[in-house]
Amino acid sequence: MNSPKMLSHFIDGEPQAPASGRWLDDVNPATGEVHALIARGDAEDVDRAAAAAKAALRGPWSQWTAERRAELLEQIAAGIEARIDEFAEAESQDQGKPVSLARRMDIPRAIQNFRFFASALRAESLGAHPTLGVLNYTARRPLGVVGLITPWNLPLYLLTWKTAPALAMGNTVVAKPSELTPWTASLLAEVIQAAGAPRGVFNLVHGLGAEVGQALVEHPDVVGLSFTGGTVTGRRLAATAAPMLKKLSLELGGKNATLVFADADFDQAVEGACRAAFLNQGEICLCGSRILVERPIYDRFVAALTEKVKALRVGDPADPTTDLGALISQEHRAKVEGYLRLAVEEGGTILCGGERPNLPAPHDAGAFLTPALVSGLAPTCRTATEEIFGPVATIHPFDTEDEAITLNNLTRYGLSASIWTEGLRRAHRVAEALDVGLVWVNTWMLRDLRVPFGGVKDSGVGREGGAHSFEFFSEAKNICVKL
Ligand code: NAD
Ligand code: 6OD
Repeated sequence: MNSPKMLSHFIDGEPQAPASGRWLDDVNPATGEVHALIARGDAEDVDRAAAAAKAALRGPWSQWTAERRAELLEQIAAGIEARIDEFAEAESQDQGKPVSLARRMDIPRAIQNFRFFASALRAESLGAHPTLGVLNYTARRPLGVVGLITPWNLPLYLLTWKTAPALAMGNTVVAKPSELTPWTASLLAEVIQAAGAPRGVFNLVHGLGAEVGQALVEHPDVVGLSFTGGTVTGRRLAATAAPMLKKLSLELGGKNATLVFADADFDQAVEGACRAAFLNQGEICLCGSRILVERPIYDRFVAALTEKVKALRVGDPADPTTDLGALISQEHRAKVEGYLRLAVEEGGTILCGGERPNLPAPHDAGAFLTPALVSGLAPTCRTATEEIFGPVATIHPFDTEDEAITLNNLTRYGLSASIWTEGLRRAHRVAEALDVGLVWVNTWMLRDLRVPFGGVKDSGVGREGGAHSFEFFSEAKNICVKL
């Protein structure tokens, strides 16, 4: 038997074993098999990583020009691209998603994150405010050591979304990926080192949130934290970091609506609603898990969407025809199934899905669930307003534009929404009225990396993307010169 892969920390330019000597299992959720062991980090490891990152801030890295950092980002992008199949396979085995999805979405986007921030860095210009006899100009400097804490649903996509701008701005990084999906973070550390980053510029500490994440948040040398994850965790993180006056970016949960008006292009809206609800097994913070449909087309829409959802193929993540792979874990599947039981208690009808598919070994031991569509629920009930983060969408009729807006705005979340209509004025009017950070019209999750990304209410604080990421990962300094 092969010995399991060991995913060590990566500190000060090299793999390092955990100080505790303890390791966690890395489970493939599609088979239940342990395919690697993960270093179980603790405060001592975080301290070593923060010390390496702090030392690197004073080393050769501080002398690197923006152009040289942009070149590094491009080298990293090329390094991931050269190993794209290995990255896609690792992401799928850790997360459960189809390899084909990782190959066409997660890993290309990780590459794009580095290429985009390399170009953005080259294009960056800072402000100057000249007046008679006086010149004010703005300079930037890195924040220092930054902590990046990321979730399990889009592991490399989100880690690189933070790493690229953090390095572009000249910071040094201590990253803490989810303990459920550590593998591609370890591959990334290898690529960053091979691309020529000085020792200590990028450090990785694996382990549990309560042990590594919390220690990173509390560490006095970590001056900024960019966190993506659940709202409860984000709130806890803020409670620790805010009194320490750390700079914080919080990208949190969502319960997003897909609003379909009667004048929408029907087929495109059905296709869009299905994709928004179930891509990545519904495990994307932007997923449209509450589908609001104007009453004149409601019955036809429900019938068409139900057929489409039933046609989605659930199974072996390595099969290129698979649409949905496994959920992240057995525990998460049990949570999602609990919501389906709640939906029935709350008076809902499960139109399709919500079942454990019969799959041959080794996938009979995986955390698979067929995608579920639920109708007949009050839009205010728990199933329709709490984040489930799995392949479950509820569908509700509405009668007026005002009602659709009210229904969208009644949850505690405010991340994103997608509006489907052929009415130009209505699209703008409704987009303006929704309490969310991101609105798509006649599309969903179409990303331009320059735009502000983030949510309102319980979906987070702050924006990342393009110049917003650069602002977060740097301090602006104004210099006033009397001429
Ligand atoms: P989570 O909050 O449980 O974990 C996120 C990360 O935080 C993990 O690395 C975890 O180990 C770490 N963590 C846990 N406890 C911690 C603590 N006390 N201190 C510091 N770090 C800690 O979230 P998850 O279950 O991994 O991911 C799912 C959640 O993430 C969903 O709510 C989803 O909506 C959200 N999410 C939001 C976005 C966004 O951009 N808004 C993107 C992806 C996921
Ligand atoms: O597309 C992005 O930049 C982004 N941050 C997506 C987050 C998805 C959440 O699951």
